[in-house]
Amino acid sequence: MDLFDRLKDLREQGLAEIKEAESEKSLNDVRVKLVGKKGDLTQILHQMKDVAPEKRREVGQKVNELRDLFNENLASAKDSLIEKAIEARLEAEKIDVTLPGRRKHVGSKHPIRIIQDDLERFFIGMGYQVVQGPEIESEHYNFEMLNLPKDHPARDMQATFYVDADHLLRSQTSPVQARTMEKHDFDKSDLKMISPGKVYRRDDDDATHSHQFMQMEGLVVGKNISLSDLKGTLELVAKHEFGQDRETRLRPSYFPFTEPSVEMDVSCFECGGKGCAICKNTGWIEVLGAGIVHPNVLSAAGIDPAVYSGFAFGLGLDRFAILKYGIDDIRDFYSDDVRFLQQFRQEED
Ligand code: FA5
Repeated sequence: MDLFDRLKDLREQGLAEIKEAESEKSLNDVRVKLVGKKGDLTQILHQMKDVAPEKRREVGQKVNELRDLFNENLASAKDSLIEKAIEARLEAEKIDVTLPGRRKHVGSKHPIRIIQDDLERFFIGMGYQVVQGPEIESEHYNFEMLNLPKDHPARDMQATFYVDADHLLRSQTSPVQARTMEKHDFDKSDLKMISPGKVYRRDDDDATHSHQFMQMEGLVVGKNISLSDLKGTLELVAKHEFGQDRETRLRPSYFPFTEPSVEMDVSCFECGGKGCAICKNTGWIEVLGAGIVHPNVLSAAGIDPAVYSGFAFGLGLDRFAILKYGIDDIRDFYSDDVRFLQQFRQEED
């Protein structure tokens, strides 16, 4: 067979092999076999020495033409194999765009958390530190350190849930006062702290009372801290949270750990002070208890009451939220109804 016939055969055979290749890998094998360094076309070139010199040019030309033809066909076969692979993948991973999408539920801040964050920022701005305390508290810190010895009748004001004989779910955030005072180095600085957190009481649930609620404790201890400092601070807090128009009042009260003691009321959001079911016809809603830290409490924490004095307050974050947002039942905060909670979405920062 002369070289021209061989080239003719190779043309047919090569084009058929290219066509038959079913994967990129087998196509590559065909490429190596036809146009590779040791492939069929190179073999033919090696046989040029047997060709009559006047025909060599023509053979060379034919070999080049055939190489170009193979290369073109290899390239287009490769393109169509890639395309087929993509199509097969698209078919296998088909997405039905007519199916309804899965909505992602993004939560929003709880209204009490919004108030807590806001008050934290407010107090941090006035130089307070934010401190945390345990929710399961010892009687020692929840009562004794706060001037409430065992069998003191005022313990009944805050009946709570006992975990064992000496431990209970804290009935107030005030134990964090005692814990922080004990540790503070008064030679370095005055103490200014707030402590937000959950508290528990055996109160009967109603529109303004819950057996679990949030308080934020505040404490300032230094030299020459007086009742007017407390009053000024509480007025700033009330104005910041409820605006200039809402009325506030301080009433004398009793807490074993402060003397004198006060409670602050804010005018009822519902009736504006006339009296209604929410404010139990008083026109006011109590939001916090406060007072000048009792000398016994300072002494118990190792602080000399002759040198240092302080004020403390414990505000109800739930009550703040009720008044701020005009919510008529505290139980809405704990019923996990997303329709209720979503109303506060725009309040987030
Ligand atoms: C106390 O708990 C004192 N520890 C506050 C205090 C701190 C006084 C520091 C002096 C110095 P009282 O029991 O009044 O006080 O509660 C404080 C606030 O918690 C109340 O004004 C009210 O806003 C809120 N609160 C009390 N009981 C409930 C309840 N059951 N549900 C919702 N909020 C309540």
